[in-house]
Amino acid sequence: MHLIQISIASRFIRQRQNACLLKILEKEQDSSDMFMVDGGHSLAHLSLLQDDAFQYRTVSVEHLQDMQDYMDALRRKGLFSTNSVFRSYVDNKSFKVPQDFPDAKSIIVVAVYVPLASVNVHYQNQIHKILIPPNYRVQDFTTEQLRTTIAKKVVTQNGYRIEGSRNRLFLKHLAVRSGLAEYGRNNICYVKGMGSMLSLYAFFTDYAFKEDHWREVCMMEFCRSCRICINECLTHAISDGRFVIDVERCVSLYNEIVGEIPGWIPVRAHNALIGCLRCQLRCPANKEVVSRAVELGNLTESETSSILECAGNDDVVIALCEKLKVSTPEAARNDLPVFSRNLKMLLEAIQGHAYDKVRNSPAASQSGH
Ligand code: B12
Ligand code: SF4
Ligand code: SF4
Repeated sequence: MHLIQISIASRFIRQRQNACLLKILEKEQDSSDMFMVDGGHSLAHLSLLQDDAFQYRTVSVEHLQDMQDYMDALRRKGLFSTNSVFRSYVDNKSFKVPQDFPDAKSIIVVAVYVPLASVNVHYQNQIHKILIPPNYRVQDFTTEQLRTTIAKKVVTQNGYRIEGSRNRLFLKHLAVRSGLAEYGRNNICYVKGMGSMLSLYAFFTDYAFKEDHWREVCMMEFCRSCRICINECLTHAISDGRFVIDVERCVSLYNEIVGEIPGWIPVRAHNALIGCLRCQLRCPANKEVVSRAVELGNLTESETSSILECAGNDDVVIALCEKLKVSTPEAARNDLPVFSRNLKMLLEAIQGHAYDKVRNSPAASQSGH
């Protein structure tokens, strides 16, 4: 039961950005992920993504079997962890044409640039700059906008279906095989001009593109003489011995969902409000995008305290939704325990003592907490 709850919550948090956007879609088209280019829909009212915000490649569905074979081989070699949370993310994925779209001819894989963000957390008269990785933020575009952009700028012809992959594909593998991205040694994808600060999406279409992008799996040139991410990962998820990371040692597996963080993870390994950035921050291939990080503003003492105390009041909703953009108004109160637990661990990592000790200390009572 506990595990089911974890897996539901984790899937929810991981796909939060899509989930909230899909709600809008559900209202509009009864959750059917199908879309006809100009097929009865007026696209004029839907705005498009800027050209520099996204990059894409197209791949023929003929390569699906090759990709599936690659994944099957990794499984056979025992490189797919048996961890149940990890399995809840990957066991629903396979490279095949969707049953309800047998005429699909191509896959469009898209990388959308999402800048790294930080927030100034005011806590006990000090200000701490806390990082929020790209993937956990609610995007400022809708799935519909992304799909409209693809219809207008990629497919460009009327009358073709474009259907989201419904999170059923291994997106990094697809992005690398399509030539859109390259793997870093940290197993994260890098796209030119975006570093690793991006979100991946995929769509099936019955349009057959003239160009078919396809190549072998490859690693960035940067990585050949670099080991920085191996040294930066304090929990040793990345190693020289094997390329596929040891997901059971990855901090993100634990801190993006509800539940207790395993005691073997050192406090100093916590470095972001959610997820983990250690293998990306000092990566030479990210130098430029890290310098472009955006500041989301300040969390006031009162908002910080509401998050820490897990008080589901208006402060929390404003902080999580409007300031940090890590939740939606409907989800904020449910997401709160994850952010509350993580913020406590981060403050412990920064200040060197546990949050509960601070709260119960005489100094804390003087400061009104
Ligand atoms: C399961 C999952 C997780 C799990 C497991 C991570 C993992 N590496 O498998 C957990 C919760 C730990 C996790 C963490 C993170 N995730 Co995640 N995750 C996923 C998910 C659902 C599937 C990933 C997957 O395919 N795993 C299976 C493994 C086997 O595949 P792989 O990691 O691509 O590994 C390949 C290489 O090892 C390669 N390989 C094997 N041998 C060799 C040898 C050589 C030389 C080479 C070059 C390659 C190679 O084979 C594998 C297949 O190609 C995707 C969403 C999706 N639908 O795909 C998001 C996704 C991959 N996650 C994402 C992100 C951002 C993260 C985090 C950075 C979040 C964070 N900041 O904390 C971390 C990064 C951890 C890391 N170092 O990988 C993004 C990636 C964006 C990007 N720039 O690449 C995705 C695509 C979500 C999205 N829609 O954007 N994630
Ligand atoms: S830190 Fe170095 S080895 Fe790791 S992904 Fe970046 S360039 Fe590659
Ligand atoms: S996300 Fe963190 S824990 Fe996971 S591999 Fe990277 S540095 Fe290691």
